[in-house]
Amino acid sequence: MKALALLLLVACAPHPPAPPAPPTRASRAELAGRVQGELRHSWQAYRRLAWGHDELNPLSRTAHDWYPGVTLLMTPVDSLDTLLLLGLREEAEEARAVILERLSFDQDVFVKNFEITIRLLGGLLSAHQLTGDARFLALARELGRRLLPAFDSPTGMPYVDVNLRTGKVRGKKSNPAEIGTLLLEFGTLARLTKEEVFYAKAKQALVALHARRSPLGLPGSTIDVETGQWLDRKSHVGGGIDSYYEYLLKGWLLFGDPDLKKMWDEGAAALNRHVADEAGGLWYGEVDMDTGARTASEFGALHAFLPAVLALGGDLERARRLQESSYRMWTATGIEPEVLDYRRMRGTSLGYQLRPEIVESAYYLHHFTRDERYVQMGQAMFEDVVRACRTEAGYTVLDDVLTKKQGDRMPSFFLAETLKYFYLLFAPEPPLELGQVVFNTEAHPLRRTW
Ligand code: DMJ
Repeated sequence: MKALALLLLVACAPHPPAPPAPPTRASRAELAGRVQGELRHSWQAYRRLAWGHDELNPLSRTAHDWYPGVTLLMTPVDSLDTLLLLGLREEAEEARAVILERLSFDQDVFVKNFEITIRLLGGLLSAHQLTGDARFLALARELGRRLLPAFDSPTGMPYVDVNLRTGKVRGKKSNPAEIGTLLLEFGTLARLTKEEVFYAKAKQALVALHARRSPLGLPGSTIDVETGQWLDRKSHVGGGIDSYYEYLLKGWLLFGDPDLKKMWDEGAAALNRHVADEAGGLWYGEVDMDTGARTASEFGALHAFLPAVLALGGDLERARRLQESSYRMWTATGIEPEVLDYRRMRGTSLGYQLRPEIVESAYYLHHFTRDERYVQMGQAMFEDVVRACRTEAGYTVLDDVLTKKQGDRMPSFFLAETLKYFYLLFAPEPPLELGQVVFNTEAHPLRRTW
């Protein structure tokens, strides 16, 4: 009797869903087609309910502008290259037209230098390179000039905010990601306009930051851009630090600047030595930048960019192992949480912001290994996102990945990045190859045309 009960218990116990069947060329094409459909669904919802504003709130069906009373057309600028690459011609034409007709940077508003650079400057530059339309480059140049005063600090590391009209700056407490994630965009602008100042300022910021790493070779997480003093000595690869590493490597690949290669080699070595953590798999946690002592075992949706960068840097072994950990994080809560305590395998910050990083890493790994496992991973994640985040009006974030309670926001990077990387991962004949471009941290492809 006892044995029968046990048998029944085992038979009825929930078990993980069977992995999808190995992808064929036809099933990949079908998946890619579905991503196109979801992009159209998201764009049309934005157009219907938030047209001309920065972003859509899908549940309340309202519009959201980052800065009250001002629109910088965040969703159209961030989405345009995805619409072009996925072949949504009509929608791309709508985005193109609204940007060229309405986008104005002559606004008396303090904006975040980092966010505006990666989304708008990056978006305008890739729009220019994909369409050949000089008006996008003119907009990028105007924006670049309005952002330049941000770099006028005693250390050359930029202030957090800059006023687009007056050039006034504020926010001296910054972090490695906001200081070190500017060179791909400013550097491309410099090469295309032949105005070297853009490259020089962004590189100087990166060099000044890198020079302040600890004797172990690690950055902290908060720094005063006026004094150059660290205000927080925690080192990790999550939000606030992440893309500083990414731009060391990608800066080298895009511009061939040997200083950047050296900085990347130093940065990656320190990371692998001190931040990597073997805990039932490979993770990258948090340590004190001076002693290397472990301060937390947290990894999350933002950290999941690292397999892509490791793979791009040629370290496929660590990239593969870390991607397995990221995917464990995703399946542990049935969609990744913002932050996971990987020693306890428990989410400590339970939202899902429609982030792309884990999909981006699957795409890079598939590109470099041709292992169909990454397409299967992508498919499982795509189905989860469609199931949990799709609404009648586009896609929305989750407040809680365990209950799947929906929040009310469709960030522009969902169209710029998440859907783009899903498509590039699935498409049997992708519209561009990784070897031809360098993606900025917002997935805007930049091409070395100079
Ligand atoms: C994007 O704006 C960029 O990818 C950035 O580097 C990190 N955060 C979001 C996506 O999660």
